Amino acid sequence: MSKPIELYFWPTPNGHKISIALEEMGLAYEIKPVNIGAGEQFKPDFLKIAPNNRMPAIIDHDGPGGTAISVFESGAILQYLGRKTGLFYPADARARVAADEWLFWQMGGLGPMAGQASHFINYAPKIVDDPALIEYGRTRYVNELNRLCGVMDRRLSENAYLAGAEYSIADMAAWPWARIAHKLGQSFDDFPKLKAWIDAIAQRPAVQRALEAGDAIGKQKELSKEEARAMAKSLFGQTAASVNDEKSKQG
Ligand SMILES: N[C@@H](CCC(=O)N[C@@H](CS)C(=O)NCC(=O)O)C(=O)O
Repeated sequence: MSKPIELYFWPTPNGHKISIALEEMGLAYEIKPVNIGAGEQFKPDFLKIAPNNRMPAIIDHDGPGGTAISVFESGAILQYLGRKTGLFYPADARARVAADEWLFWQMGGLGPMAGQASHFINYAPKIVDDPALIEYGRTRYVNELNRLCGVMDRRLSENAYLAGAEYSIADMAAWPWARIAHKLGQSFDDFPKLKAWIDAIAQRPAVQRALEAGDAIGKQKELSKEEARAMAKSLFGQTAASVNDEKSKQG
């Protein structure tokens, strides 16, 4: 039997996309924590498989041709796992286009916009003392997330799932972000179909197992105000030099 898939993971929405997919597809996997608050995304061995210094990433020891393959970018990982198993990624050409459309919609829209809304709501206030400097960005991304929640709500008023009648990797990509929209300036009262879809997916045993596996990793000590500020500064002050500096420090 081949070794379990290695999942390079930290319990964030992007990480949860992949633990959900692995659980849903019944694939054996082993979580390799990448503590992004402690800078582990800069470790040379991690950068070899994830050159964008972001998790998630996977190593599948039973890749194409029976040899190992690594994959970074959650959308690419979801497509890879969908092709590997033939599950939750329809083979029919038209249905696959729909799954790809909503997967790319998530990757280019919902994820980045919700991520920026989270940045301006949760992290910028830890770094920037003057609220006036935060306001424009906060409003911009909260409004954009509001628009995207409206797009999902309309889609889900005509389809049970984002790609149509069947649950797919597109739902696995969008759900971890959508479920926290109420913490990012949105009210689920405005999006009843979206809320019903969030609740239905939350009931899936595989989704619950994935969240539990993530919780077990992420139980961290409470940070002091100063520690939280230092962590936010290191996470959000990155430039091209950040990776080069880390690489040269580590030889
Ligand atoms: N487009 C990437 C985004 C991944 C991403 O942003 N991961 C974040 C956590 S949610 C991360 O690893 N951050 C580390 C850092 O900012 O240095 C994907 O979907 O895989």
